[in-house]
Amino acid sequence: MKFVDSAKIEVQAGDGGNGCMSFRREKYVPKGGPDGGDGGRGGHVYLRASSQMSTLLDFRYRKRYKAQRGAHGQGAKKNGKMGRDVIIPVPCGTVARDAASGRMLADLTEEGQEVLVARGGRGGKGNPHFASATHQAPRYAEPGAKGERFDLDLELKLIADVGLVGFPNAGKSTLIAAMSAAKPKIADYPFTTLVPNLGIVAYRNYRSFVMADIPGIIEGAAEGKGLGIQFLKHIERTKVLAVLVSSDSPDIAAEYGMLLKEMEAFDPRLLEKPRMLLITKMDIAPEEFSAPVIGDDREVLNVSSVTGRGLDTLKDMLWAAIESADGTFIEKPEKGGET
Ligand SMILES: Nc1nc2c(ncn2[C@@H]2O[C@H](COP(=O)(O)OP(=O)(O)OP(=O)(O)O)[C@@H](O)[C@H]2O)c(=O)[nH]1
Ligand SMILES: [Mg+2]
Repeated sequence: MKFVDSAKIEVQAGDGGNGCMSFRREKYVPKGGPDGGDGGRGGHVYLRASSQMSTLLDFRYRKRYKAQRGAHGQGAKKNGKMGRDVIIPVPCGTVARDAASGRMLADLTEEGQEVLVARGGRGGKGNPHFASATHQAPRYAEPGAKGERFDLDLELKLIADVGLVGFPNAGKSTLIAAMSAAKPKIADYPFTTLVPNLGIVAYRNYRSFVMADIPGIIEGAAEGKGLGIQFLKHIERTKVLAVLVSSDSPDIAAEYGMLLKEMEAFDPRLLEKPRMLLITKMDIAPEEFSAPVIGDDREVLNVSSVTGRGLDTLKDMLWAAIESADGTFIEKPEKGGET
């Protein structure tokens, strides 16, 4: 199944029912007072984060969501029923924007979180509301208000704890395959990974964390070279970054520096995250290999996905970094307002 990380849908809230214009009719009472009921409110449209969903694929097949309109008011003070709401399940990590203005309407991070994205129209008032001492028989009732309608751009950002960043062929997919049950495609040519992979890494005592393997980035990716850097959005919310450079790189420190530069071009806040440098493919490194001087105070760890060297230490270090970074860089969801 292809990973779909964006979709466009149309949401239409229900219109409010019209208020009713009516007068009481009773035997022997020639001139009854106004008794028109109010219209019901139109149904709202909500988005709800659901851990049952992991992609936006469903929205390829269904694009329009419409809530019910409110019923009209009737005579004898009968108010119209409210329209039924529509609740659209989306995967956790979905951000919804109004396509026309680009304004963010919802940022759904936690299971069960609900945000109102299109408000149902208010029901119109019946004619009794317009009566006054001087105007006892109003021949007017209010029409219902229109429900809101939006085209929504949905975007799914994977939520992982650890993001792997590196040049193509650095061994990102091999590492996630060695540490989790994920089975990404691995090959000795660049840009093997075209869509992000998530892997769940089991840690001691039934704990686990999520690691994201994304396509490789190269120098100039910010200007569109290679596959570009748009994939970095998938690691915007990770708590920790692991930068991978192969032990056979001609200049490990320079490659590390280039990767940081591309990340900074995407979003400087990426550099504020805790990160470490992993020197990969240590099984093919020459015997006299010595760790490079990288010019920052980050941890450097030598690993091999083939022999397993360093992977237990890596798990310990990542876990410790996740624990102490908890909550960093997670944008607060916007409130949907009262209903
Ligand atoms: N000897 C050795 N080879 C490795 C190791 N890790 C990865 N490789 C090899 O390096 C090549 C690239 O590995 P991938 O895991 O596909 O690299 P990647 O970083 O995911 O590459 P892209 O998806 O293209 O960005 C493959 O031929 C792997 O078999 C390692 O620890 N030791
Ligand atoms: Mg890969």
